[in-house]
Amino acid sequence: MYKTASTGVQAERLWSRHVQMSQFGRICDGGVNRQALTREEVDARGQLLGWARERGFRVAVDAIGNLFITRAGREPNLSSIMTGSHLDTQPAAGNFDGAYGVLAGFEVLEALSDLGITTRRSVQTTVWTNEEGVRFAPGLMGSGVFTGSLALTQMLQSRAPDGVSVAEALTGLERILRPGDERLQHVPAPHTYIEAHIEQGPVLEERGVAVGVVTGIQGIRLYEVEVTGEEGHAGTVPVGARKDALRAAVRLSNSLYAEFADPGEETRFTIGRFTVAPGGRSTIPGRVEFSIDLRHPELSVLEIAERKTIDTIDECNGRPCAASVTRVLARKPTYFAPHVIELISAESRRLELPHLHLPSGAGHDAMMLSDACPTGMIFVPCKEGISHSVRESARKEDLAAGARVLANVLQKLAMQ
Ligand code: HGY
Ligand code: MN
Ligand code: MN
Repeated sequence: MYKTASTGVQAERLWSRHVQMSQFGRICDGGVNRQALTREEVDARGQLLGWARERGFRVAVDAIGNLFITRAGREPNLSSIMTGSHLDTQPAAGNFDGAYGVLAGFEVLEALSDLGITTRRSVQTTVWTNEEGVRFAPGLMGSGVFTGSLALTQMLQSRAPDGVSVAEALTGLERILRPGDERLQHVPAPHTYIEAHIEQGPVLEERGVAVGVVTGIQGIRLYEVEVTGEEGHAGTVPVGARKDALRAAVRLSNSLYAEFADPGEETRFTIGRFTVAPGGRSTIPGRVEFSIDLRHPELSVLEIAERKTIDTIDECNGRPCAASVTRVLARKPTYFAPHVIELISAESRRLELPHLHLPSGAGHDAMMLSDACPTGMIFVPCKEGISHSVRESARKEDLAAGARVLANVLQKLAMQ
């Protein structure tokens, strides 16, 4: 008799795992701050590995710290079916962005085991390192190294503001690894990758639709801007003789905001981090660094936006401070595999779950995986579309519905 994996998905178990995960890096109002490879994030990974070991799933880690939890298939030499997401978060985040994709994937592995289903291919749930890119730049680091678009040696040298490198932070994983765990230099590309995630937008909730079948992801470019002036005494240096890096950076950022001001414009321009050094109240700022996050669904528009950004920074350079920009990530728009989109739609239909096709405004590890194999994503509704906020919220039954679709999709693929 053919058992359907979705029947093994337990809404209550999936929910309680989210509640348990939310204890790691807990801040106010039920929110979390669980930045990549901090004690809190490593502990969250350790919790997941604890659950994996209880179930007898295999654990592996690669050189950038991606964790792979594998439920072996009948033919372990075949490429695996992979799902997953990230456990790191933004500084003031909720409990679902990232964690849902990991926990829904783990729920599927458990459901398969509970039902005694043997799949042909192995099924893996992956925790990607540093998806959010808060502590270390750039984000999508683990999945980018895995698929080869980011260089391992360079990523290991990326440093947090406190000077800790990724290589140093990765040693923290030793605490949660066991001698029997595999340490892999090279992990083979999966047969197919499917990621579940909260929508992070309002469409599904507004339309009362349970499942979003994601068609693709808009392009992203990330930059770091550096403005260098000259430090000096706030009370003595005449205004005309100053090289105030903050003043120059404020003028520059206002020019950039003006450049992208059209409210009808689909371009998303964000400065999310702005640091002023040395930070003395009576010292003229000598150095400012700020980030730029630039997104658009069309590559040609994104390229024009990049040109405008660079030109604006060039114009500011030397007037009177030095201004330079470094691009730290460039991803063209992603289009998911049509047959994967169709499979997710078909399995949603079979479960009689209302579903619709939609693109993703947020970036995901699936963007990177689409370089390596056919890829797709399943979205579930979240409250008012809010994320990257402690106000992020999602409903137990919606999380379970998405996990049921994921279960049947992974099962179908794992039987191929
Ligand atoms: O930046 C993003 O879109 C993702 O949330 N990391
Ligand atoms: Mn996020
Ligand atoms: Mn995410």
